[in-house]
Parts: sequence; structure tokens; C-alpha cells
Amino acid sequence: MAVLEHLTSQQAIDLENKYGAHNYHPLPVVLSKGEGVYVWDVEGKKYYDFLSAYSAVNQGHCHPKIVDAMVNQAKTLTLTSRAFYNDMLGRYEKFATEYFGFDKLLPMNTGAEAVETALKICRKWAYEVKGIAENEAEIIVCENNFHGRTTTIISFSNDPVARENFGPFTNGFIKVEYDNLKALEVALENNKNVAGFMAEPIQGEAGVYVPSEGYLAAAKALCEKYNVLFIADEVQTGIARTGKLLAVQHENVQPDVLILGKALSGGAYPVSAVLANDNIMNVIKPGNHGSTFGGNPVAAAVAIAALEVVKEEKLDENAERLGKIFREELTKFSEENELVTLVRGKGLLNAVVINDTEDSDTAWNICMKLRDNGLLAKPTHGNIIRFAPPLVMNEEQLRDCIDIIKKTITEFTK
Ligand code: IF1
Repeated sequence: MAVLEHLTSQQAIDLENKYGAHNYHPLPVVLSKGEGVYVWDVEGKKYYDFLSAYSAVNQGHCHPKIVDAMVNQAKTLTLTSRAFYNDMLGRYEKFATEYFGFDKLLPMNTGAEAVETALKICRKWAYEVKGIAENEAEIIVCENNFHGRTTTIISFSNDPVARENFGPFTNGFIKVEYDNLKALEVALENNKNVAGFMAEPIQGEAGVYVPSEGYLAAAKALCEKYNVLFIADEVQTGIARTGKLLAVQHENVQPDVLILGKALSGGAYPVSAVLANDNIMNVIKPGNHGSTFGGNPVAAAVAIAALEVVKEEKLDENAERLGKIFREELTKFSEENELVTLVRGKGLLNAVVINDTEDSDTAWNICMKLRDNGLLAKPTHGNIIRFAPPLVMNEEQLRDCIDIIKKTITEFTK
């Protein structure tokens, strides 16, 4: 078979099953085209995308401004490595540090790489600035966190499927209950070698858990009191997804270390970053950390375009406005349909909790029916369905999707 000849959905699925590692269980739909809020499968069926590649495609599929920036740079200079300078990186670093309000940016590629980078910076700061004894630093993280898939990151995960048989694990992490300030304060009081506290402003994979109003601001204040870095993982919640440029801005919190990824590139290219001020970032000296592709010219061009789109199209305001409509409509619906227990989220990062047991496949089967009705979404854990469309969606499209969701759940029989 010529590699590029037309495939049916089943042929494409069979190829992946035979030749690809089975590290995912995708919904059985094979996509071949994306544009804005829409994707098409290989048979030409059109869908609303309500996952946005886990909030990487906030600016919509194949946004022309982002694609043009990528293609033009790719025709000019793709990669120099950091052995030499290039004319795009400094421009991007200036643009992005002014955009988010930090002194410096360390460019990486994936979210997990940026999380690892932030953890390394935090530890180095603890030894060289705070004065913690070497190799004694502890970083506090939250139960039910998701920060990526590297061995160190899964060392502090409590998801058995993400951890099983990947040991031995990395030490130096303390877990506290999410959205529990007392637990955080006790951990800070009882552990003198704490370097940092890392949290997702909303726990995405855990099921879109929005913390209590004031939690982030109070957590930041506790970090200041105990001279500990507050590290915000905004890989999923950032870039306007929750109705503000950053989710921490709902509480006017400026983290000590900011982690970005996913929609930093609009989903066009792997781009991630860690931002911090000089008193923290300057612990990193030549040779301490790096990456072949980190800060490459294409990533720089794509990220500038992706961030410009967010401002030009006011995606934060749109996410805020449409998110309110989504939650209002589906909350009303939950009062008349016993399958929907509750709706929660911020901006256009929302989840619907289905009234069934954790281990039921009801949420999955509802997503299969949603697919048949032209809308793609996927359960997070168990009986929770995440709904996260591209932020370029308009109200008419959103209301069309709400109708599809309500119709599908109404007609659904277990
Ligand atoms: C998968 C979901 C999972 C993230 C946060 C860092 C990363 C992620 C808050 C790492 C990545 C992705 C990974 C992908 C599914 C998706 C995900 F929450 F977004 F749905 F898994 F929890 N911090 N999230 O959400 O970024 O290295 O992937 O670029 O691994 O299955 P990455």
C-alpha cells in the first residue's frame, strides 16, 4: 500500500493497532482535516471538536495566521540548536516575557519538559538562594495532579495506571489534598526544606476540579510566608482557556514560576516555556539545562503568532462569555435529566459528571453517541466528560453543540 493513498477509517485504525504502541484507547474516529471548531473524518463526516487536543487548539484548528507563520519560518530556518544564536529566539523571549509579565523565559517543547524544567529551577533556587542543604529540597504537589508522563512526574502522581511498573521513583515530593489550605499550611510548617508548591489552577485530568474561590491567592500568600516558590502549571488552563489569559488571574495571582505549553503554539507545533523573574531564573547558568529543539526559530514564530491571535480575537472574553452560557444551559438540563449529576468549570474548560459508578462505561458510551451526532468529546476519569471546544467558537455554534449534547443524553439509554 502506498503510504499516502486514501485510507478508510478501519484501515487507519488497523494500521495503528498493528504498527503503533497501544498507549492510548482513542474514540473510534479517524480525523483527516481540521478548520476552526470543526474536524472531518476520512469519510468526510464533519464534527465539532469539543476536546481541542486537550486544550492545545484554543485558537482553532489550522488558524491561518499561525500556519502562515510556521510555513514562512520553516522555509527560512527551522533549527540552529542553541550552540548558536538565531534571529527569532530573542524576539520571542522579549514578546512573551512582556506578554505575561516576567523577566525571563526558558524555552522547551512539551508540557512535561517544561514541568521538569520548573522543578529543576525550583530545586536549584532552594539550594543556591534559600540555602536548603543540597539534595534535601522537597516540593509540595497536590493529590490527583496531572503534570505529564516522565518518570519524575509520575513519581508524585497517585494514578496507579500512570505509575504501575515504572519504578523506582524520584524522591523529594510531598502530596497534599487539593483545595485544602490547612493541609498546605501544615506541610509548610512541618517540613523545613520545602522549595516550592506546584499546582494546576484547575485540575484538568482529575475531572476539571475548580478550587474554592480564594484558594490560589491564599496558597500564594502561604508560599510567601514560608519563602517557597509558587509554581503554576498552566499547560492546560492557560492561554485564555478559563476566561482569563491565565487561570491564576481570576484571583490576581502572579506565580513565582509559570509553566506554559499546548495552546502556546495553538496546537500547530510543540512549544512550551517556563517564565520567572531574574532572582529565580538566574540560578540557571550555561550548561545547566537545555534541549535540541528548545527555542527553535519555528517554535518562536509560531508562539508569537499564537499569542497575537489570543489578543486580536479576544479569546479570553469569548471563553468567559460562552462558558457561562454552556454551564447555565447544562445545569438547567441536569435538573431535568437524571443522567447528568452536575456541570463544573471555568471559561471553556468544563466537565459534565454522569450519574453512574466510576468504573461504568456510560460516559464512554455517551461520547460514542455524541460522535454519531457530530460532536467529539472524551471522558477524563470514569464518569466525567470534559467539554473544551476551541475558544474561537461563536454563540450560534455553541448553542448548536448544547442542543446536540442535550439531545444525545436525552435519547441515551444505558
Ligand atoms: C496524555 C489532559 C492528561 C497537562 C498539565 C502538563 C502536561 C499536561 C496540566 C504535560 C498534559 C495531556 C497529556 C495527554 C492527555 C492530556 C491530559 F489533562 F490534558 F487531559 F493526560 F491529563 N501539565 N496533558 O494537562 O504536557 O507533555 O503532554 O505536552 O499524556 O495522555 P505534555
